[in-house]
Amino acid sequence: MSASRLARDNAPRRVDAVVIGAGFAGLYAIYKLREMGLSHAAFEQGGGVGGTWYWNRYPGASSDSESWVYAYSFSEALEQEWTWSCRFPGQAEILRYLEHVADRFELRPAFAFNTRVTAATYDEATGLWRVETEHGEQVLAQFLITAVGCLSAAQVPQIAGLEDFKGRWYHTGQWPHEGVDFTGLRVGVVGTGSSGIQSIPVIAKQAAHLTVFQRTPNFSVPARNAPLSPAQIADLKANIKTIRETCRWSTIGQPYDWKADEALKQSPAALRAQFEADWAKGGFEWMFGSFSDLLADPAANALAAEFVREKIRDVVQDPATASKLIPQGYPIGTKRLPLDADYFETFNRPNVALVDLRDTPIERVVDTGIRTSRQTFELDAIVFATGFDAMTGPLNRIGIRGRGNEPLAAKWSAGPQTYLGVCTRGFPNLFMVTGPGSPSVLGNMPTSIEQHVDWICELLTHLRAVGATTVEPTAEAEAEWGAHVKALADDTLFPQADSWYMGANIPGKPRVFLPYIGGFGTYRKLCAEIAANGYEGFRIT
Ligand code: NA7
Repeated sequence: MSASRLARDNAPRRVDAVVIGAGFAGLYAIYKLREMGLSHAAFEQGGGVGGTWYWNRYPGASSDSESWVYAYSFSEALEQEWTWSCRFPGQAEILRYLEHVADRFELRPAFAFNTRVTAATYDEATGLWRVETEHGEQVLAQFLITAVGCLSAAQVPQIAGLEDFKGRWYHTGQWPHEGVDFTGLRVGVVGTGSSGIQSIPVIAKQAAHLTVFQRTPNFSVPARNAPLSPAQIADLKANIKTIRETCRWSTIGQPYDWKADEALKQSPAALRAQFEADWAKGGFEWMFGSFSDLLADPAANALAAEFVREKIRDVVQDPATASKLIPQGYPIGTKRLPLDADYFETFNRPNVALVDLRDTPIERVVDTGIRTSRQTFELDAIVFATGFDAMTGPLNRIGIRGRGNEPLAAKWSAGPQTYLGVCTRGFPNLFMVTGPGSPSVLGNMPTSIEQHVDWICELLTHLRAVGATTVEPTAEAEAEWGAHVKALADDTLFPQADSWYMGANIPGKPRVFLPYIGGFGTYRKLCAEIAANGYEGFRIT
């Protein structure tokens, strides 16, 4: 149906469920709802499926989870017929995969694309959600399922003078679909999180000159991406069920887990041998499949941090540049650890310069570039790799209002309050896939998404079975969950870093650790127990 037709014909449509978002989560939600025979409407603000992989088309954008686990596991046929080209697939390949899934399971027709949801209001009299779109369509639904991603609200910093800039500027999370040719240009990249660390080596190879504006030096671990051989592919396909089952019960949704050993109990030689062996493998395993005390004990963490600092010093030829790149002042792994392909090596290139914003902060953007407290850098293009208003940002922006017309953003003004990261009191029948307070971003997203969608759909089935219409967490359950999420985080080193996990990257955002850090497997078990006990902590009416 065309947008203009929707606007004309705006009598509310009535469905069982509305889904917002057509990424990994939204596609699977539609698949499940259809399987359950629930009528649905679905909206996606982008022009196609893909979510994260629709928007993040910046050079070097890639998954940091291995391809064979960064995928759905709900269909054995899909697992067998789809073949990944390499260990860490790039954005284009993942988008192709999601497009394939959308076509193979005929999910596209469910979605209205290029359609932003502008409001979702719960009507207490009818018990229905009224969902409104930018085109004026209104839908009434019993259930509202948000599948809006955790890192989808792009954050462009408020830097004075940006409107004066005569060149072009970009945010990595809103990259032009036609691509950007930096050939012959003087480019500035602001930000050295995962997006900066993935894009900087690629942009450096194309641009005439690249200036990297770094606020906080980052640890990074080599990805060691490589094509998959036919033998590896055959082996992975033969064992995929076991691999995915291991992911489901692991700490971070990956096919490995912490080693039982503690770093502090190792001899220096044994410690180095293990670190080197894991470093040679590449990927997250170096940190998250390693010694069990790395993220809990500051002394153990310091050993890991020093190992990476040494690696940086070994690679970066200019000692002054190396010293600016060496992370200090926060534990390794407590800001989301990037994986890279020759990130530190890139600073040995003659066309790459590093600006340390702690020494010389950005004062403003001027028509010809970026002015710091020391000098003006002449630039033709600026790339903001400055991240996202994580987890709460995408939800707060929708315009969700619950009982008593209370805005979700108001309820969460001091930080998100949820039960299991899925539901929030005062917003009956609202289900957030990978919401704040869920494990989500602390590991492999598809593993998390499938668990959430399955669990939500089982709850919907339960409601139908018992003849109930409404589900909502109790005040006690929500408060307890919030306290539990905080207590678990406080037992780790995570709260020490100014990370997006803590909301610290967004000026004015409450400092709250957003995800649940108890582990995917533990969370899955807990959710199953809660369901088995008649959905403990929920009021079902
Ligand atoms: P991140 O990880 O939030 O990184 C953003 C980077 O931008 C980080 O280095 C920030 O420095 C920097 N930043 C943010 N605002 C500014 C301003 N105003 N001035 C200078 N520098 C700034 O976002 P990414 O997109 O890289 O990654 C997000 C997630 O996507 C990633 O973790 C994966 O899960 C996938 P800071 O460290 O805050 O000092």
